[in-house]
Amino acid sequence: MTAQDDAPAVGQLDDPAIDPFAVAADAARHLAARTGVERHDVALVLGSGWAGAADLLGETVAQLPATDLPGFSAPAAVGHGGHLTSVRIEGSGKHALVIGARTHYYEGRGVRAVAHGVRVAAAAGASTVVLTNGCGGLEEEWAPGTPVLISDHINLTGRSPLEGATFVDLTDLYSSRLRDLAREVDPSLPEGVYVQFPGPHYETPAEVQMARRIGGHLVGMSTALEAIAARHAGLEVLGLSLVTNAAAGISPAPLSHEEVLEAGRAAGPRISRLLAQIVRRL
Ligand code: 8IG
Repeated sequence: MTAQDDAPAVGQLDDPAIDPFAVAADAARHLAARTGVERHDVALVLGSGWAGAADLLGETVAQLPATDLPGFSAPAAVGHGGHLTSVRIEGSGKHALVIGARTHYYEGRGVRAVAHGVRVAAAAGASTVVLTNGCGGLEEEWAPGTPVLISDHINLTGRSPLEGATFVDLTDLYSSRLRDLAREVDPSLPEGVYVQFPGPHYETPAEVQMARRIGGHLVGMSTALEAIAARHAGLEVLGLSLVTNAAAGISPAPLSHEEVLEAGRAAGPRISRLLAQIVRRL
């Protein structure tokens, strides 16, 4: 019997008759069985540029394709991995679940698919999630390759990952305690407000100016919906953005996905060390 035998078929997460939390609990049980790790204490969602961090965290206990577990679907974009990795964190001895399989809102699989990873993490026992991403920067002094702490977000998707009368407080969504802890590792870390657009296209220069005027410093296509779902699931959230490009119109050069990947590669070693140091303190 494989882990998938009693898994719901891919796509069913979107069925209104399905309880997404039951699917997440089911996935967490499969995860424990496949990794031999009863409980994961912290989860990391690794976005563009952050993939190398998993190797520095500690010893990899197990790795599996996310699609082996209920509710996960195949990744859509180049540079987005599709694996779940269980790591024993060097130093603390805690277990990290590294989620290299993010579903973006723009994939059109619905908000339940977007929220699934953090819900599985919560069901697996995690109390903390570190959400990372690659994004566009609105501050000229943030050169490509600059890591930035997310202090808050503005959700411009027009959607919530929550359903029904679920009134969740989002004050201090991006935990000030965890931001302080991150600044103990690197006091120079700037922080900013992340604006999630639906994508998949990048913004127009006018939309970037709007993001600035409403209080934004970073523009991206993930993280905000995940953070809401994570808070609802009881997780403490740390958000870390890697500015991989100046947002449209901030610099005269047009945006390219290749450049985004290259900035991620170049900054990889530094941000991986940063992330590993932070996670050891969680
Ligand atoms: I990497 O400039 C990356 N992701 N919306 N805008 C948006 N998402 C991004 C960007 C960007 N860069």
